[in-house]
This record gives sequence, structure tokens and C-alpha cells, in this order.
Amino acid sequence: MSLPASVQLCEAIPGYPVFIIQHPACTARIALNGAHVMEWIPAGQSPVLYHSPQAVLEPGKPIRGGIPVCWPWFGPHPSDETMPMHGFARTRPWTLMEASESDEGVKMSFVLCSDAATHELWPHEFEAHLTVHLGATLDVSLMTINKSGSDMLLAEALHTYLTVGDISQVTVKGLDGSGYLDTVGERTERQQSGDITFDREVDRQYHSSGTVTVTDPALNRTLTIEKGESGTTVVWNPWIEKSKRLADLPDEAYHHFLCIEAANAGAATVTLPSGSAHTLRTIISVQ
Ligand code: TA6
Repeated sequence: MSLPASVQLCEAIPGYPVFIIQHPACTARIALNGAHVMEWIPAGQSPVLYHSPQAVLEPGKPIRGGIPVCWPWFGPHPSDETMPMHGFARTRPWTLMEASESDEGVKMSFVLCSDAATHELWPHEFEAHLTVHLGATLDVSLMTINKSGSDMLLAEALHTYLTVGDISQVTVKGLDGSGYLDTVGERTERQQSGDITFDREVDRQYHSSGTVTVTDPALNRTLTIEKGESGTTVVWNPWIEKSKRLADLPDEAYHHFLCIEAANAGAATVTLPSGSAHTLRTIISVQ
């Protein structure tokens, strides 16, 4: 496939293809491993996605940062603890299907199809399509097509890592009044009162389809995260102790990122009938 002038294919490491996007509207990087949007920098802005300087770039390994595609389950496997965390899509090699450019930006789409290897992990025939529109905003869609003869139970997340200047000054708006599953310590259902601020580990699955904003006074910007076909918004910051336990994350990194994830998990798990399709979407913009 020929690539548009604003897209170059390089091998960050031999055998590890990464697409470098350099367009007047933005620069970005996307790894074929996991169809993983690693970085996105709109023109005139500092990086919007957080990418760990200790991220492991090896085939079959998840990348710490950017937008991991958590699919077809979210978190631990529902019944088999030997299965990988957050499914297998983020550690499989996807196939580039389309790369095009316009004055507004670049569109790239990738596909992952079921095969003998995925059948070992998940007994369904499927196609997963990731479509990315990169420009002044970042629009990522994950379409699942159920090619099998039975219903498919699908939990998923576009697990977006967002760069912030100082987490202690950040405010997340848009979830006031929403119920959520608090997974720090004893898993407990709670209700959000007011905006979200950060002075401890936060790992919550909000039962919400709405738009969220992240106000970041230190970087003097507000990020807006809109969603499509998403009944769960995951908000995560590992804080001090969990950051120390993550080898691919600097101990102090928690000051400078949080995750706002368009997801379908828990009660929002999707039942996808045979032959049908479902598209999870996140749209990130900067003000
Ligand atoms: O989305 C939040 C979460 O489920 C956290 O519990 C934490 O485990 C995070 O995902 C990262 O998971 P990972 O497998 O990428 O280390």
C-alpha cells in the first residue's frame, strides 16, 4: 500500500513497525503492534497523549501510554486468570488497510481478524477495525463485527493516557452525580459528588455515556473527551504506590498523566448478536 506524503513507516526497533505522521495539523505515532496510537501532538500544542519513557516496544507486549485497545475483555479475563489483562487486541499485530490525507489531517484504518491464535484466547470469529482521524482533534473508532454464529459478549476500552502538567491541580468535570464502581481496595459502588480531583489512587468505572473535560491549569488547557456507543467512562491515576509497581512507568509519572477511557465494561458489557456490528468511539480535543 502506498502511504501519503505525511505518513512514513519506520522501524523504531527492527521488526517493530511504527507509522510517523507529520502533517500541518498535527504530528503523531502509531504502532502496528496493537494498532496503538502512541503519540498525538496537535499543531501549536504540547503532547496530548502521555507516552511513558520506559514503555516497552516489543512485539506482543502492551505499550504504556497512548491509547491501548483493550478488547475483547476489560481488566482481568472474566473467568480465566491465566489470560492477559485487558484482552489480546493491544498485543497482536494489526494490518494497515487505509492511509489517506487531506487538508484537515490524516485518516488511517487497521484491521484484526480472528485466526487460530485468537481462537486459543477467545472462541469467536470476528473482525475488529480501528479507524483513526488525526488532525486538530483526535477521533478513534473501534468497530467490532461478529462473524460467528452466536452472540458475542464484548467488554472494551480505548484506554487513553492524557498528559497533564500537575495532577494535583487537575479537575475532571462531567461525571457529577454519576454512579461508579470504585476498584481501589474493596470493589464498591459509589456516587460521584461534584468534580473529580486527585490526591490518591483513582481507579473508577463510571456508568456514563457523557462527555468529560479535563481542566489542566499547569498546562493552561482543557481537554474534552467525547464518546460514542460507550456506557462506561474509566478514570485512572495510579498515584504513588502503584506507579512504583509498574516497571514501564517512572515512579514520578503519576504527576503528569491520567486515563480517561471510553469503554463498555461491567453492566455496560455489550451483547453483540451474530452478524451485527458495534462501534466504540472517543474524540479528543484541546481548548
Ligand atoms: O483502566 C484502569 C486499569 O484497569 C487499572 O486498574 C490498571 O490496571 C490500568 O488499567 C493499566 O492496566 P495495564 O494492564 O495496562 O497495566
